[in-house]
Amino acid sequence: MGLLSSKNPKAKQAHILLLGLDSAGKSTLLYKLKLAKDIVTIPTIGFNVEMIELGKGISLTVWDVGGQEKMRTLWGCYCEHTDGLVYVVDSTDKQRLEDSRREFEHILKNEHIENVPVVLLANKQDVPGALTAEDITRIFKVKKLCCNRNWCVQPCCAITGDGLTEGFRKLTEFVKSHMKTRGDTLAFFKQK
Ligand SMILES: Nc1nc2c(ncn2[C@@H]2O[C@H](COP(=O)(O)OP(=O)(O)O)[C@@H](O)[C@H]2O)c(=O)[nH]1
Ligand SMILES: [Mg+2]
Repeated sequence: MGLLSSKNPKAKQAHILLLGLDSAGKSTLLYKLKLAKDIVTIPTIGFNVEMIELGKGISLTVWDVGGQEKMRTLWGCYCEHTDGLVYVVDSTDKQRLEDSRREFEHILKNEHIENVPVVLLANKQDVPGALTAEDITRIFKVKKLCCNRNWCVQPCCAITGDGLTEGFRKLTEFVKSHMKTRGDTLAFFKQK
């Protein structure tokens, strides 16, 4: 676990929830982004939390919550105060794709993350035969499920790092705009 301190003390803090079934590649990608290194992961018991700064003026505190069946029941408990959701899919695990889709649909119903932007990472693109980002978009019915929020599906490989920065940059843009809209709405109601 890294130190939770931002290089820029004026940076806005955003809470990001990193979810997906166990073995989707969540911890690998988090440490690839954070340390620009390959690490050997062990199954996450509980959660990891890391701070990442990609865009100016905002730092992301990323909560990587274990994806084993028992942990999935607790995902909802991490949703409060979340500003963005990253959902990681193992694009090669066709056997558990429906489980992953179901969990995705379920978490989107959580009231605390209504309208919160979503980036789906179609991970393990280095493996031949992996489903594409377009396949995942269609199979996960993302257009329909995410019609009330900003979203994108980003192909990536957590081992090489390909696509990770792009995915998190899009997330950062979405989160900034979401935080601004939410701030404006709160200010509007305070005035009344
Ligand atoms: N080939 C390939 N393997 C990956 C990729 N991302 C993660 N893995 C492997 O998948 C396994 C599970 O990764 P991990 O990050 O622990 O998954 P988590 O349970 O979602 O945190 C590990 O053996 C990783 O090395 C990827 O993009 N490509
Ligand atoms: Mg993990």
